[in-house]
Amino acid sequence: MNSKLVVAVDVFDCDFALDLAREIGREVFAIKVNWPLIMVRGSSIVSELCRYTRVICDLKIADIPNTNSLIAGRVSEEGAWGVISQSFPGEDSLRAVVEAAGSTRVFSVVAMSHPGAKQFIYPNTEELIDMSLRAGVYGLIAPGNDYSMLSRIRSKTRDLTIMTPGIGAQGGSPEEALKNGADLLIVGRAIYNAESPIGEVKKLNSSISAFTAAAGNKQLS
Ligand code: OMP
Repeated sequence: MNSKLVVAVDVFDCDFALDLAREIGREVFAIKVNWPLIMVRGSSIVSELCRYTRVICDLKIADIPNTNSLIAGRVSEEGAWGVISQSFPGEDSLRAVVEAAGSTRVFSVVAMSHPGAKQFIYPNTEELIDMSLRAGVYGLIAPGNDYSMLSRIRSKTRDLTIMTPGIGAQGGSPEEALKNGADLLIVGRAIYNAESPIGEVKKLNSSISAFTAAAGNKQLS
């Protein structure tokens, strides 16, 4: 399955999350798990979800190097395909995540999709990108609802995989995000709150493949 969808499952209900993963797992690129599920079930929710699809663990790691290593190491042991880390705590902190994550791919946040990101993160995005490149991350998180920022980030980072939130509930369009440099599209509420999440996934997959076939976007493994 060549889907570009990363489905954010921001809920507390583990049974709902596991049922959803069973239903949509083969049709999406990955499921993204955040604090709500981990607070309720612990890190084992990652390995439970791994039975159905790739799992990206979104803990937005943002601490000193030692603490970051502990967190990233645990996420990796649970079998996560990817992990999301903040970059603003500094290069040593981000490097610690990359080293401890092993084969789990690290995505660092260099701009965010909510309005408050313009206060502190946006003015520092260029430096956060440079720091992320030096730390050796696999990919970046960039806003899928701010196309000029997204294309600026893409132009600085030709080879990194860019994963974009902000699609659907936060106003971003999948096609515009792809056009401006996204490789993977994070969609949460628009899928897990839909009457038929699998129907929504199939609809998005087919409009995205029609668009990428025309545009020739790259495939990930
Ligand atoms: P929806 O707005 O419901 O589609 O969910 C978006 C998901 O992406 C949530 O899990 C957010 O935590 C996450 N996210 C953002 O919305 N904005 C960002 O800038 C970064 C992330 C993220 O790192 O995933």
